[in-house]
Amino acid sequence: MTTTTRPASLGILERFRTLYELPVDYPIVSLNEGNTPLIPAPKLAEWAAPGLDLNLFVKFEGANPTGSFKDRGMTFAVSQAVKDGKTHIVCASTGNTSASAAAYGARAGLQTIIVLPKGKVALGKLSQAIMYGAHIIEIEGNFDEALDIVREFAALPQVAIVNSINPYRIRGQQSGAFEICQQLGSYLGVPQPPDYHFIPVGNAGNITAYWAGYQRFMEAGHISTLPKMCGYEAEGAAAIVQGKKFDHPETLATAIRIGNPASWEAAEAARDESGGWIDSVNDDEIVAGWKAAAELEGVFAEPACGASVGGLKKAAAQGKVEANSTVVCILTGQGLKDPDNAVAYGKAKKATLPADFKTICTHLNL
Ligand code: AN7
Repeated sequence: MTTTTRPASLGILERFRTLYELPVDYPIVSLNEGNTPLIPAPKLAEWAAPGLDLNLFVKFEGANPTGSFKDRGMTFAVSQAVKDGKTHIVCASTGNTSASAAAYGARAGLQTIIVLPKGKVALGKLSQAIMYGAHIIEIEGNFDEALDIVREFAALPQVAIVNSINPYRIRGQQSGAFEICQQLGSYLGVPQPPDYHFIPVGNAGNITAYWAGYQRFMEAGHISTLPKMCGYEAEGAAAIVQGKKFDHPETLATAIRIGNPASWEAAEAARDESGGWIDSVNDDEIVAGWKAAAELEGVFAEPACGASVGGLKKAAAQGKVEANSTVVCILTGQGLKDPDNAVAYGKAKKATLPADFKTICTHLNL
């Protein structure tokens, strides 16, 4: 391990420079992304899979510099754009990719252009893109239509597309799998993958990247088994599950409101090669998983993350998860990304009362 890694404070390209086979003069654009916490979640395990005694961990990707896993891929895609002499980067986004692209674009001194589905991007994500100084184009259309437009920028040689159709994005996101194996090693003695890897699926880049990452880590000799990849789409945007494009995808988890995933086939390969599955969860199941992580473990993620936790609960109830297994749920983004939904769905214990101690105590049954 020591030959392939560097101190944890560096970004993923420095830390995994040997695995990525980077030349010494590679121009790295980094915000010290990665090294996110892998947090034991025993109460969430009991909530999701009562009686199965799972060894559950959540990988909190909200701890990345722009608050989502996208930074792992963006450091690589933007570094490569600089290496290739590009002056502009462009992406379509449900919000997190655009926040990340805008940040790394700013850091690299590139012009960032982002194309968004109007009215369907969570407030925190939009505020980030505004603050980082990106050109923001809102279209009357959904993410899939925005991505179709972005693909046309391939005709302009000065512009790099930084959606996950850019292979450097997927390569960078493999680092999440490297970290999980190392971090499980610190809990369990030797580096190893989980038995089951639960993950939200939108454009299907991340499930593709994690599967490639686990395989890469095994090829490098650091682990000897591979996990089952268990992906969860939102029911209203479940193209892979239902085997058809969704022209009008809908879910409250706007991050995964995607009807025609770009990495569709690669995600199916990850599912099949790993012996896992891709299923869907409805918005109620998403909200339940999202709130449970916050209320039971103190981990505030964004709504889409409820797909991996809610997915685990659904799979366990279906008898698909073996007792005593080690399980990782990826929590792909930070809760503050979507304050509107947090306030709407999390307000059960909120009260407005007179400024009077006794009244407050009565309300609290104290
Ligand atoms: C929090 O930002 O597609 O299956 O444009 O933001 O790799 O697409 C975001 C996706 C899961 C799904 N969780 O990952 C975008 C975008 C969160 C996300 C996903 C996204 P993919």
